[in-house]
Amino acid sequence: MRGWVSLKPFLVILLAGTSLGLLARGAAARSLGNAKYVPHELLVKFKPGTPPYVRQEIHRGVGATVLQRFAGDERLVRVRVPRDLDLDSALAYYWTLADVQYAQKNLLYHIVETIPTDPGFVQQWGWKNAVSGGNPLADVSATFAWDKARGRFSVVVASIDTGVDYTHPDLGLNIWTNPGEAGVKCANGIDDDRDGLVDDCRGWNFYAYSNDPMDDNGHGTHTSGIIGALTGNQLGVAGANWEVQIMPLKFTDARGVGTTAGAVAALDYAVAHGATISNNSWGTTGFDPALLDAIKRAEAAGHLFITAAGNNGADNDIYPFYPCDFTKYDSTNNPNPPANIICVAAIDQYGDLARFSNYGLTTVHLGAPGVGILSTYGNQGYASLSGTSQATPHVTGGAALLKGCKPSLDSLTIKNVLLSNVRQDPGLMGITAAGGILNYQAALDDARVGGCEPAPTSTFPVADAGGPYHVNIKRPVQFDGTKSYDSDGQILLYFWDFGDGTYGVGPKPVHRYATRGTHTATLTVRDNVGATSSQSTTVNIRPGGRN
Ligand SMILES: [Ca+2]
Ligand SMILES: [Ca+2]
Ligand SMILES: [Ca+2]
Ligand SMILES: [Ca+2]
Repeated sequence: MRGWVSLKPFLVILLAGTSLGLLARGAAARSLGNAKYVPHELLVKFKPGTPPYVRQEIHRGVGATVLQRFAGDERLVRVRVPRDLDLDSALAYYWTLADVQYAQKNLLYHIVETIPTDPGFVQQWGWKNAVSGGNPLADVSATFAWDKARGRFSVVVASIDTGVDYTHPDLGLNIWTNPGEAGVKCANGIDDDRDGLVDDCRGWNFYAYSNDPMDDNGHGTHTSGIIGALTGNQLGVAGANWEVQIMPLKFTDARGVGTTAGAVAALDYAVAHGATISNNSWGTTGFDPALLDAIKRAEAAGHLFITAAGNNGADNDIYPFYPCDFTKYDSTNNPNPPANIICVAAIDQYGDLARFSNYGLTTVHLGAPGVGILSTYGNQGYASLSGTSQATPHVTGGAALLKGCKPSLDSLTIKNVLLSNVRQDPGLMGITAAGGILNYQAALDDARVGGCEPAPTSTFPVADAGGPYHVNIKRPVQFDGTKSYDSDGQILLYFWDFGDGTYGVGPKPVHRYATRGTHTATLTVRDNVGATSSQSTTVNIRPGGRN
């Protein structure tokens, strides 16, 4: 504190500078917000012509030492002030001196990062690995990617799986709708779009051969949530794409067992109905020519087929696992391997290949998070699961994110961008083709992407939930949302929150309440470009008795 005394030679200057200094100090304090800064450091800029000995004396006056000078500005210096001196007091000191143009704290800057509001996000290490002891290099850098791209409604991703819980409140509004079978056409018993399937309004069930692809296992809802759970909605989990259309194509039974026939029909359906990407978290050890042909048809249509390496802990180069191994040349069975496959291994939160994960230098392309992955699950729930099944939709989600950023990107470019932008990982080198871990941020920054295109705009639809409804508890409520409309397009999706913890879809759902009293039901409608709006209505459930 000796320094304060040595200021005497500058007393006149100090007085002259006081009023200006206080004014400016106030302004500086206001503009700082909650910015973080380097402790015990200031940047000081002197006025032109301040001689070196005066500068020296001023620094000495507060016990500061010069740490850095700047080639671009000889009047600016970075100084360290004594640890026992409050940084704001030191700042005030400099501001009071007429020879000082300004003084400021050495601020800390952060790369812009998007942290979603979903409560489960903190456990989702695949997006951002903040798990204690985890390796931050093992995540896909989703929070940095989301600053640039969050998906696009026009991107359709087929989920060829156990089905999808399309009534899930954290997924329902990102479920694909077949425009030719939407609204009342969904339940009229007519094949309105003449694709050979009656009322296929939200995909198809190729196992039961019905129009209901509801998930009776949970697996397909889990993989779909990784690709496109509703994000930033303060509910449940985050998905790679905040906005996307997931096409539910169920081809397995409730145990998760499907057939060649189901897989082929599902993939053909996906391609025919505009899905440019599919997630295929399944496989077997047998070579399957019919499925290979279907994948090649998909390739010819520009479709990207993303699949799992398998969970046997084996080398796929030696022990084939299909469809992953369709990437491998075989002069007899596969002389022209399709180029539209990406095969995915699983890594854990430490960045290591998961114990169970298959690998293969010539057959498996890259690693992605696949251990302890939290996502949506069946019965409108959530679950944490492990497997290459979970790693695969991280890549599928990344492909959709790129497609949503730049819709003109073709499948092979998307594949090449994803593979050439992996985070190189010694543990994956030599056992995967790309030798690293999926990285959304780097992929989006690739010159071949070249920045994202703006989203289309449209007039918001208008939701009309009908009601108020008054129903005897013994009877179901027949909701009616058909008065909803969209002035510049078409309403494709009706999603109902019945207000009792259950949900439904369609323009006129029927719901039975278990408890008496007044409930608030909310209808959300989504138009043909993904714009949504909601309206609530009351449902009064009267006590029982005669109808
Ligand atoms: Ca149809
Ligand atoms: Ca129909
Ligand atoms: Ca969510
Ligand atoms: Ca509209």
